[in-house]
Amino acid sequence: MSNPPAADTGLKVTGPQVIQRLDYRAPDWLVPDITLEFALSLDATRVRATLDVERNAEGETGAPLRLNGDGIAVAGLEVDGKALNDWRMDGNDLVIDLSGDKHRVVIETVINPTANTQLSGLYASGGMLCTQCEAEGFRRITFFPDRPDVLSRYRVRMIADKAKFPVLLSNGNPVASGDAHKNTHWAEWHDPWPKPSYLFALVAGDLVATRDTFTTRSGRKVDLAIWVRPGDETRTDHAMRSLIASMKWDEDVYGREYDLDLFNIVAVADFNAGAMENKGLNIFNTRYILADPETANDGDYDAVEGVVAHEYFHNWSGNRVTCRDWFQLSLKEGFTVLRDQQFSADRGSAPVKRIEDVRILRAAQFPEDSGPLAHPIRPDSYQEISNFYTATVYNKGAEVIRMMTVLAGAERFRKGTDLYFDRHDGQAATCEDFVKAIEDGAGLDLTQFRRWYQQAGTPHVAVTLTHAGETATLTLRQTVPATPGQPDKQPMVIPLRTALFDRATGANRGEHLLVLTGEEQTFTFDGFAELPVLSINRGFSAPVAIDNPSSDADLVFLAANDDDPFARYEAMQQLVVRHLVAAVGGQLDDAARSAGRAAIGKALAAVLADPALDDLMRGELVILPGETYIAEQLSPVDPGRIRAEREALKAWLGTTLASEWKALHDRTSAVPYGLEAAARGARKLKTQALVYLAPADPAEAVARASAQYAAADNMTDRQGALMVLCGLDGAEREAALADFHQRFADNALVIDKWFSLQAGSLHPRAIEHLKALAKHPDFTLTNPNRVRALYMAFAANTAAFHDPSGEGYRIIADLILALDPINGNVAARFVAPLGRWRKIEPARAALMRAELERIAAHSGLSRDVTEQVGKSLE
Ligand code: 0A1
Ligand code: ZN
Repeated sequence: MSNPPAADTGLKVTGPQVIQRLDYRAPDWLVPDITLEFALSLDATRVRATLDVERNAEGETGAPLRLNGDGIAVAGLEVDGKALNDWRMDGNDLVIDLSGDKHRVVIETVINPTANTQLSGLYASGGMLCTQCEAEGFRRITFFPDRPDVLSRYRVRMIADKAKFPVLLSNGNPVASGDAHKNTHWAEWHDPWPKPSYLFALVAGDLVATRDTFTTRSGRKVDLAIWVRPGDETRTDHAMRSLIASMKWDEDVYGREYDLDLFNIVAVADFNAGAMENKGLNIFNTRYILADPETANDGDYDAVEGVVAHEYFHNWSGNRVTCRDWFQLSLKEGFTVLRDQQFSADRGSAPVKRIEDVRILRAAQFPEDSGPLAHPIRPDSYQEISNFYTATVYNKGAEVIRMMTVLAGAERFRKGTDLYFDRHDGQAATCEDFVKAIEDGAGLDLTQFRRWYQQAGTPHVAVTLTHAGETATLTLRQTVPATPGQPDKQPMVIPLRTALFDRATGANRGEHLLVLTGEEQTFTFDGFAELPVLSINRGFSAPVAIDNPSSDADLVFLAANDDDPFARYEAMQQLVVRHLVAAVGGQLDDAARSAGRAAIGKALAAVLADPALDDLMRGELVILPGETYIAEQLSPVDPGRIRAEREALKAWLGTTLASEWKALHDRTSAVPYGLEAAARGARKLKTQALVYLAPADPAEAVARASAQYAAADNMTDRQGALMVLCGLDGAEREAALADFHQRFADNALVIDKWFSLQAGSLHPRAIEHLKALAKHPDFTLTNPNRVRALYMAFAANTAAFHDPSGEGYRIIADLILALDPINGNVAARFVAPLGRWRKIEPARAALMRAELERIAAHSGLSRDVTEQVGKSLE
């Protein structure tokens, strides 16, 4: 190959490039086949890409071939077998004028995986090599039309040192392998299914596999392998069981079968996100694969199951039908989150799973929807697509599709998804294609419903219930708040599962699906001798905030008696939220405070005593609403007061119900370890009992937590006990922390917990602890799990992060500036906590804003951080 001319360095000073959804144009060139040859090494990997390109009839006539690159240079270029000098760089793009309609283009690049601290493209992790190509990482490996609507069949050849990289994996099926010169070996893989570049993957390393098989319902025997670092293979059983269960579930529930003879999963310790659905070769963050009772808590077990399922389900919702462009991300993510939620609900307790999903939505998505980064589930523009892997696109996206299931019912919804998969198999589709398929298949009119894809912001529904004669009248009024770029909103379609309870008998008089479509609507119900008790948005049928008029007494009734478990939980939450919002706002005199506490105490005592409740559900009902959810109901927010009032309530409940909490702790401590619901429920309550005792009777809590820690034969109990100890002072705290660190010194995932527990603790000196931990020899900015463990836990520790001195803000801003050159993707995730300044009381808000401005003043920020900081200051 000839020497290429020097590339245009592209030193133009331009503003941030904003990509608009409506600017979508079909690709000018397609690449039906690609062969990638890798000469792998940790610091200089040679890539030879052979692209069979052909003009797209739907593209622009005569357009040159434009291939995206990012941080790579052309080391050689041939077209149709001849070296080519006639090419140019346009910014990062390689542009080649081609005369015909079909050509073979060969491009060489050389990349340094070890220097790739962004963990996007091909990178090194603990001596192994792996890839992460979603969304735009493939262009860091070779030049390519790196967009999801260009689908290619991939052939991949790898050659590497046999001792360092004994295992060589890529997508699809292995074709051939063998030894080569000088201690090297090679392997060739072929993926028969055309796919976009973001689903390409390669792994090379010293890995061991746990294996199993799954036979699909049409009789295809699939070899399953989970690849991990030697020593970790004892902790893959749960992931394997989850994978097999997912494969069966997708056949049973969605009629979707696996389509290759092999399914590989690889776990890597350095990973920006949770996991990645690369065709036939899923790559996972170790934290979503490795689990055993000693090192993983019950939540970790659920997360492994959910993420394994999520990635597997993407094989149909994402891979067989992919996205046309990145604005359609929720097409695959919203739908796949819904599918993994449904799967987990079927595997365990459906009501508890629903409550957990709503809790996540309220803690992560509601604040996003009411802040400067709010966007519709199908955004209209972006600067950096990595910033749109959000709770809105994922979790609200899932809620939107869940509402379609509520409107259609399970059977008709399934007709819709069957039609969607039939119509769009092998295509790069849009959210509109999905909605249309559900409309046609399920027989729904979703015309107005489509606004859920267009409008950001959490709708609020104000409720009034009146009674006259024999008739109860329910009036619902919706408002959708203004969000950035969307000052005026249209009414949404809001399906609300609603029941009325007879006040005298306590009987549920039947559930109705009320579909609110106008700004205000009235519904009447006959046959009520007196005002009934209202249970609304049962099962959280719509992702909205309800302004509920029910009295405390009605909420106490529902918390004890509602036959919808979610509604029962919700009544309990409302009761507490209402009280804390009033307390934080200074609206409670002594009498009102006592009355509020008494109502909450009564409801909680009923939950603790109710023999009909299982412990898993009881565990949900006793958890107080989180600080961020309480903050959502207030403006402006004083985070210190929320912490103080919430802790004061906890202390009161801990004191008032002290003997109940102790009895509960005794009872649950006697239940032996097991993965079944009853034992899991007992573990959940065991730590909750300590959580209430801690502020009420610290000495008792320390004694019990120390005993729980010492007796623990599993991580749930051990971590729960340590969490409680971390918030309290004393020698027991230090001893348990030291023991924990020493016991798990060689397990990175458990050491992450050690960092998180301290950074997220209720201890008044949490900031001081954080500063010391940042200097701990185990801390590093290059491992995303470790960074998140320390700093995300801290940013979520509202009282510490919002310390009135502003030190918490400074710490996070310093982190963003230090991390950005290493990993802009992860750094950008830390902007959101600072970006909430508009909702915070003025003194702190000014300090938060000042930190954002300090970041913005830096030159050379990543596009990721630039976009988030810019939007947060607007
Ligand atoms: N599609 C993956 C998520 C994912 C997105 C970006 C990544 O790299 C920055 C990695 C994974 C999923 O939904 O599981
Ligand atoms: Zn996903």
